Amino acid sequence: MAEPPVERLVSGVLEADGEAIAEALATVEDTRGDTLPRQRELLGRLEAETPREHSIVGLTGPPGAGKSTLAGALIRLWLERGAGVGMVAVDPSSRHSGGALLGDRARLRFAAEDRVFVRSMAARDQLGGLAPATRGAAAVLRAAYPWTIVETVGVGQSEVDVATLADSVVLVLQPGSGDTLQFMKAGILEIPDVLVVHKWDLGAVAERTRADLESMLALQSVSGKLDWSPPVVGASAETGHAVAQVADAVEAHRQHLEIGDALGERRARGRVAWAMERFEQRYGALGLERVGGREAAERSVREAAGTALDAFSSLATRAGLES
Ligand SMILES: Nc1nc2c(ncn2[C@@H]2O[C@H](COP(=O)(O)OP(=O)(O)OP(=O)(O)O)[C@@H](O)[C@H]2O)c(=O)[nH]1
Ligand SMILES: [Mg+2]
Repeated sequence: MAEPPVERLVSGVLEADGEAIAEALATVEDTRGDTLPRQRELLGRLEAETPREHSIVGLTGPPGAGKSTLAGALIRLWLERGAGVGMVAVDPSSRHSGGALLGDRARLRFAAEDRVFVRSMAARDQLGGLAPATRGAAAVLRAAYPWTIVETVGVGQSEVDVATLADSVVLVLQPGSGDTLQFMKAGILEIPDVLVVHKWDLGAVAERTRADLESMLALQSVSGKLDWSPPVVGASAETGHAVAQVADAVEAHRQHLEIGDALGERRARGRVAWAMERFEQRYGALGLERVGGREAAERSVREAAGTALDAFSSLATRAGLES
């Protein structure tokens, strides 16, 4: 079947047309080399037309904390508030075919007329992190909807990665699991913009977890956060308790990013991370060596014009690796 012209995909995605979104996702998810020109064209046109206020929210945290359930509740809330929502659920590949996805399908079920599009994909490895196609998929969905949620699992790398993709990061914690201490040790508590002690319906154990978390946050330095102190919300997607507060906190953080050019800086860092990730996935350490090392590569990516894929392409050309 002939591919629809990029022009038509772009207008379809901007109107949040399901078929156009599906086709655009298939285009950006194909990370082999020969489709790069089409991807670059699509992404370039989409980014040029994406309303600046459209935002990506990272929803991350340990397995089973209730991220998908909370995502479902947030999506319903934003739909009620009149905003369409896109979602990318990144699952560790080890569990991709198992019950987790089936469960997600139930948690993330919506009426056909709802303005929502959910995409599931397998992560690179079972430690979490993003899938190679996550950033492209999120960019497509952001063009279509005011909110795009990206769910990643793990304690560690996925939080770090999702922070370079999202405008706001929500860390979802499981009460009484001891994860908080682990996050603290790993320096992960510096990443989230909003913290959720989830399953608030569990009662005392949840309240204890919130108290622990708050005292740890008081201890840690808030450097790099400007004047934003991440709120801690006790919420339960199952009872609906404080889901609106989670959404409000995300919206407040999004507003906060308008101070100075925090938003622009954050997105610029994300663009560099995306181009570098693509380059390293494709050309590895040898590729980096050919462009004079990581720092030189990052500099060149920052200076290159266009989207992350344009920057990737120009870096590859510089390395004499492809055009
Ligand atoms: N008590 C309680 N349980 C919840 C709540 N939200 C979700 N759960 C349960 O927690 C379990 C995990 O929920 P998920 O939403 O799949 O959690 P997740 O973090 O997306 O899990 P993974 O993607 O597998 O890491 C399920 O059994 C849910 O029913 C809540 O608010 N309260
Ligand atoms: Mg999940």
